[in-house]
Amino acid sequence: MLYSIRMRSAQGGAHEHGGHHISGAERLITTQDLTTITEKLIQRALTHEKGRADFIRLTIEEVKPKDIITIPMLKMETYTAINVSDGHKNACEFLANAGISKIAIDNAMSSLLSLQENMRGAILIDATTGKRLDNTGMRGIRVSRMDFKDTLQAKKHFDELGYTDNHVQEALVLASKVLSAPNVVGELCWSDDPNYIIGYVSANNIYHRITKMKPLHSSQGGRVFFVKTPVDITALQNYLERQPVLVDINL
Ligand code: WAQ
Ligand code: MG
Ligand code: MG
Ligand code: MG
Repeated sequence: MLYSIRMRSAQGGAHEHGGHHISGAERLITTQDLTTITEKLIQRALTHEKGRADFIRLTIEEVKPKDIITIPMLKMETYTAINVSDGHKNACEFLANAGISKIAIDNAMSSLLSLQENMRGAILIDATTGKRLDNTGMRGIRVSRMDFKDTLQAKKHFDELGYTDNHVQEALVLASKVLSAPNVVGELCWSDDPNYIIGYVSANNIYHRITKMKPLHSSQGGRVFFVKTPVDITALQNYLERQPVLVDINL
């Protein structure tokens, strides 16, 4: 049996009461791992580089095996950027190569660059018109109920490649799930963690890791998912938030 475990944390009270988002996490794990992972997620919220959370919400729910789907992991390619503007320029090219319009790419970039406050979820943007499609405001759409199919195997795989930081592993799981959604054709992301400047674009089945997407010490970060219309937004949101997905690194 697997459990979905979700954590979100904030400072200055709960998110819905104006607290600032500190960090979140979502895993899909066995009963056996539940207590150790829970402890790790609480520690993450209490010792985060953005500050100590004074609000932590943990949600743990059983997931039925018959509801789970398995998907392949995106292939990773790294682009070594000279500076942030070179990183952004290449990010825009990777997105354009997936058929995403200039206006949609420009709107996505300026949405992330104008954020005054961290969202805890992502913005959905129409890949053609560039209009925002979700109505979740500053909350955004939080993708959850996903993990590696075999956590130990994935950890060993990434350790061998030297990717020991969990940002990359969590991002690959999320990006693989997001791009697996029928109407999603691309994603743009960089972290809101002040010391983490690497970001990515996923498109055309590739996770393009881009080594500089923001200046060091900036806490401006976020995510945009590019959506092909027409789309049933409720069905898409339901897939992203609720469909249990395991990512198989061997597929
Ligand atoms: N669903 C939707 N949006 C999310 C989620 C989620 N589960 N988790 C985070 N976000 C959004 C939210 O707006 C955050 O403020 C923002 O993304 C950044 O989240 O080395 O670690 O977890 O290859 O800080 C990418 C590069 C790291 C990794 C991204 O983002 C690499 C990262 P963070
Ligand atoms: Mg994260
Ligand atoms: Mg897709
Ligand atoms: Mg973060």
